[in-house]
Amino acid sequence: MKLIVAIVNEQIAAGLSEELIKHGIHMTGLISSGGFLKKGNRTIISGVEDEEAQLVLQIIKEHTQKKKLQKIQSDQEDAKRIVEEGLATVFVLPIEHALQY
Ligand code: 2BA
Repeated sequence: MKLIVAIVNEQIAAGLSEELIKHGIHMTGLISSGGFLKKGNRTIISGVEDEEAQLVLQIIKEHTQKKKLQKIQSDQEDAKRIVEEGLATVFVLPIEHALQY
């Protein structure tokens, strides 16, 4: 199994949880903030089987690119700012044990 930790720009994050859930991905969303800019972002954690990990990464990547494009088309300044703030930083970790009590 893999643990995917995705730190997503708040302006990009809207709709991403729904997209993951639609594909049957179990996830938890946390409200977080970046250490450098101190701005709000969203951290999504998802424990998935190895073969699902690529799907999760693909959904995050496609969602991020789609939202970035929408921002570019609607508001140039906004798009520039969110690119500077960062769009999505994703870590993929191996899970040793997954337990539920
Ligand atoms: P922040 O720490 O608020 O960083 C926001 C953006 O500011 C970063 O975008 C980067 O472009 C810039 N930045 C960060 N630290 C900097 C520094 N010491 N000097 C100059 N510029 C700096 P991203 O790198 O895309 O990161 C976006 C957000 O993702 C971060 O927000 C943080 O919440 C998270 N993040 C990024 N890398 C991380 C890591 N290695 N571990 C944990 N969280 C991370």
